[in-house]
Order: sequence, then structure tokens, then C-alpha cells
Amino acid sequence: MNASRIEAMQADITRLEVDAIVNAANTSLLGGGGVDGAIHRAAGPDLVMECQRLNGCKVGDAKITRGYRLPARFVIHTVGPVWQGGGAGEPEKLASCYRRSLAVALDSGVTSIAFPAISCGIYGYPVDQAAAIAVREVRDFLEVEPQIERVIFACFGSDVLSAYRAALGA
Ligand code: AR6
Repeated sequence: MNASRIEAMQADITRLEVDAIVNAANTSLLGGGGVDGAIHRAAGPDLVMECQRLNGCKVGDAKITRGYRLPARFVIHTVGPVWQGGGAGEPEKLASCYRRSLAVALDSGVTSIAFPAISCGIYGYPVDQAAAIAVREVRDFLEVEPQIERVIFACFGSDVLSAYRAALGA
């Protein structure tokens, strides 16, 4: 049953018509490159103004804002770990990003949500390992939370999509 609620697709997350998209942000929450830059550009300047009031975000935590000009009603900003070789708690911190993002989504009544490959760009997390964590955490959460009807892994590029397809098939 969970399988039909979770899918991976090649997509620009800023275009997706879901209740919430997740942003792979940094601890300042004030914008950056990668998907963070794309989300701020698409949402418009009101997003950073709301983010300025949040006092940043810790690695592994998540905070929600409105989506402004995005098709998504909300943006859930989470901060992934910087990859340091895997021995610095990166897997647990990344897992926490997925759990906290879903918990925040649930609190705001979200039923559909899209995630980028958190930490897999500028932060250097190996995508195969990150995809396995993402799929495990989302599956575990959906098993106990029927409110979340749809989760999309928005993959930027075919390598990322292949990694998620493999993780979903496993
Ligand atoms: N839609 C979906 N995925 C995207 C998009 C998009 N429009 N653009 C990029 N990606 P990254 P991180 C993919 O670097 O590694 C920022 O400066 C990208 O190909 O965005 O968590 C923040 O402010 C990759 O697969 O995030 C932080 O400082 C994935 O999104 C830092 O980067 C994540 O890559 C966070 O680094």
C-alpha cells in the first residue's frame, strides 16, 4: 500500500503542485545555491522575509513557511549534514531531516509533499546512501501516518533518479 503513495520522478521541485515542498537549506535559512536558490527565486522576496523571523534552523531539524509564488502552499526548510566521510553522524542527521520534515508537514495538515535529495549536492552526501535513508524514513513514517497521501522524491538528473528507483525497489 505504501508503494503507491511514494514515487520518484525527474522534476524541478519548484514546479510541483503539492501541499508542501522541502528545501535543502543551510542553518541561516536565508538562502543559498542549489535547490535553495531555485526555491527562493521561484517563491519571490516574501519568502526570505518570513525566513528572517525564524532564527535559523539546526542540522536535522525543519521549519515551515508559506510558499508565496510557488504552486506549493508551504515550504518546509530542513538542513542536511555536510558529508564528512560518514563517521560524523551524517546518516542519523539526514534521517532526522526526513522525520522532522514529515512531522512538521503533519502539524500543518499537509497531505502531499515533495523532497529533493537533501545533502546530495553542495553538501556532498553519496546519493545511493542518501536515497536508502530517505526511502526508509518515509516508508516508516507513512506506515503510521495515513494523513500523508503522497510523497514525491523530486530528482534533479538521471543519476539521482536511478539511485531513488533502486532504493524504492529494494
Ligand atoms: N529541483 C529539485 N532538485 C534540485 C533542484 C530543483 N530545482 N535544484 C537542485 N536540485 P543542493 P545540499 C538537487 O546542493 O547538498 C545551498 O546553498 C541537486 O541536484 O541544493 O543539501 C544551501 O543553502 C541535488 O541533487 O543541497 C546549503 O548551503 C539536491 O537538489 C547547501 O546548498 C540537493 O543539492 C545545501 O546543500
